[in-house]
Amino acid sequence: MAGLPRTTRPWCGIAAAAVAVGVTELVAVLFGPQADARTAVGSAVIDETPGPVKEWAITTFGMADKLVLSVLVLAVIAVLAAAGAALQTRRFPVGSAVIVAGGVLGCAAVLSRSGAGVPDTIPTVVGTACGVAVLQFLLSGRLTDAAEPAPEDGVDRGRRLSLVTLGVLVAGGVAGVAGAALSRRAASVSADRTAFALPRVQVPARPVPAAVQPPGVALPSFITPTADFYRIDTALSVPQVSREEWQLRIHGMVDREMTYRFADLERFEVVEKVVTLTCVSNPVGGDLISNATWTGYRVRDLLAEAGIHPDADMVLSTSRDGFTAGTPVEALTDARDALLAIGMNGEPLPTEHGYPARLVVPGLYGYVSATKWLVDLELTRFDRAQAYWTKLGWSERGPIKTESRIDVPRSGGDVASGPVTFGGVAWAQDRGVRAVEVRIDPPGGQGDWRPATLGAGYSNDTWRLWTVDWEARDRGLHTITVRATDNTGAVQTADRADPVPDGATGWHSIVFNVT
Ligand SMILES: Nc1nc2c(c(=O)[nH]1)N[C@H]1C(S)=C(S)[C@@H](COP(=O)(O)O)O[C@H]1N2
Ligand SMILES: [Mo]
Repeated sequence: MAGLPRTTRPWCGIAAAAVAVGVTELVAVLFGPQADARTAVGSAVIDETPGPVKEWAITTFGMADKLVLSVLVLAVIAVLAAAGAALQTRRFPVGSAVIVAGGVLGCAAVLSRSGAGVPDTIPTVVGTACGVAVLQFLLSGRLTDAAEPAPEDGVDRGRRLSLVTLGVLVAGGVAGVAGAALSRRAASVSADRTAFALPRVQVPARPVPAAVQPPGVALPSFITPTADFYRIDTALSVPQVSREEWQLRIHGMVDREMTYRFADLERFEVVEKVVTLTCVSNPVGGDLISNATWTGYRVRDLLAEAGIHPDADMVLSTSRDGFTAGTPVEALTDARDALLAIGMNGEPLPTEHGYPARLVVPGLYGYVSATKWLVDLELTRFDRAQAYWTKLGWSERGPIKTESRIDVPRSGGDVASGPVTFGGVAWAQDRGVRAVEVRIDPPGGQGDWRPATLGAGYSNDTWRLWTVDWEARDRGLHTITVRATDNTGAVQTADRADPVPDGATGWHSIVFNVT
């Protein structure tokens, strides 16, 4: 093995690791999603990542955060396997040890997931064994041994090893991709979702008047198309919960514990509401905010059957994948009509937005209210229970702050001189937006605040679009700043605050160039 080319050894390690992961993925198809070591490891990494790093990942990578994580995990595996193989000797099989260590970690991650048992580690054990066998074979020198007769065609032996290694690497990769795809297909609830027809709405939302959308400027659509709706969650693979399987347990400080099956929901009134969701991690000017029409049942009606104890002040909601949110009882029972939503923009909830049922609570950031793949509501108290993000240092209460954003012009964009219309959105869910003001500073100067024109207000639970007409004259860099006033008369604060612990504040300001 000492005779192997230096540059080939790391690749032998990477190829062996690819086989280990690939075989694990492929065998896991026979066991189900709980046996998928890749998802288990990724989820464990997410769970063990310190809160500030998670926050940084969300604000830096936004909705690509999970892709970045997967690439990172694969890169770490590749680097360790390469280093181990490079260091491997007959006496110290470092490369094999690295693969075995990875396998042990994989098994531990699988066992740490809810609903997984010891048999679910079998794919990882089999994959690890294959990885070690492949590594031992590639590094054994059998492919380069001088004792073996040289091939007639004269292909040199180092090259033969490289080709075999490449072949093994590709085979491992193909097995992994095929395994992941097959697993996904086997668990998918997309057929269940397609077969679901939303119940007839009994309390429809007020129709959305055309005047909510200011004409003549390319602003976000008042109702966000479902495909464009922001998505944030800690789920590395989207939980697949069928209607048949779904149950909602209500327990804790209640008179009667209740468990609703999906079909039991039919006895409640079907309500439709337009509600703008916002993520606490949305930076000033960010796009983690969207607006949709939700169909569902009043959470209040479901809770009433259980009977809430008067000293309960929090509902701890739990998702199928273990995420939790702590919501004030009041926000789930008052006139804002918090929903157990089953539909989004007239269709069953998309899987990634919580199929078959999630919470939608006007006025609160998603992290304290909008639990997707909801399976459990526990009536408790803020001084007794802590939810997912609160444990990581976020505030236990998360009312949405009054904020506004400039969508047109784009930061750094060019604006031709002459008349132009700028615009954006403003929000203060649960209070509503009363006014928006804009200031445009010319090069080297400061402009005056002037009122923006508001699109028609729909409700206090939804964002409001705004525009301002302007005459571009002086060439050069201008700064545009926006601030909103909510229906309590409070003006959006200029004080800059980070998203942690309870939502960003400050005025959104961008620079554009008049040409
Ligand atoms: N199960 C689960 N539900 C969750 C989360 C999560 O991580 N897991 N994230 C919450 C957060 S932080 C937000 S902002 C909203 C986002 O909902 P959306 O993805 O439908 O836009 O979902 C909430 N519900
Ligand atoms: Mo969020």
